[in-house]
Amino acid sequence: NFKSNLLDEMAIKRAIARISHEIVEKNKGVDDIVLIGIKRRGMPLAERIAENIRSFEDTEVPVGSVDITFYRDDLEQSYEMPMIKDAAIDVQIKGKKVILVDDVIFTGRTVRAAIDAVFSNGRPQSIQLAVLIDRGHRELPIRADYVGKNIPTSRQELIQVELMETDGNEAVKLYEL
Ligand code: 3GP
Ligand code: 5GP
Ligand code: MG
Repeated sequence: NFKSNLLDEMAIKRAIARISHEIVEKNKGVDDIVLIGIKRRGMPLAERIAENIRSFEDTEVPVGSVDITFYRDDLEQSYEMPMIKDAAIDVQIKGKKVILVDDVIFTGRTVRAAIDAVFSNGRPQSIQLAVLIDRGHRELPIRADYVGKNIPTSRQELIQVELMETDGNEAVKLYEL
């Protein structure tokens, strides 16, 4: 059931622009930065950040992706554990400042799996995290370095992120299950 609109097209654009600037500021430039989008919707977000950095720093930042899927343990039917679906990351990781990019962070389990995938591709200098929405309810000691918008939610709520590349529309909406 639809509850409210959280971000419209312009608000999404501004949030991603701000995150892009924060990444450059915090890292004092973009040397050794690699963006890794967590599929599916983290990927277009990573590409947009790279596009912004290209336009204001005139530098090309490599963009890769990682595919994390949910795995339902046969013994524990109620519980879903994120797993690495494809550990191959198509960009160089060794010695890089890796920035993981996702649409929503919730329990932090997906990001934990993504960190594993990064390390299986080489030892990075550091790993940072950028998300469009932080909806709270972390179950691991993981936080985002760059946040588009913090949306305190209940567990019964669902945040729907629609991006042009994946959904043909730009919006972030709140639903009640
Ligand atoms: P996305 O990364 O392309 O957005 O987590 C796998 C997919 O399931 C995500 O795809 C996400 O959009 C969608 N999803 C929507 N609501 C939820 C939710 O409440 N929990 C989880 N784990 N995934 C959700
Ligand atoms: P976590 O592993 O942190 O619990 O969940 C993060 C992953 O699940 C993200 O990749 C995100 O796409 C998805 N996810 C979790 N909650 C939501 C939600 O409310 N809305 C959307 N769109 N995705 C969610
Ligand atoms: Mg996601």
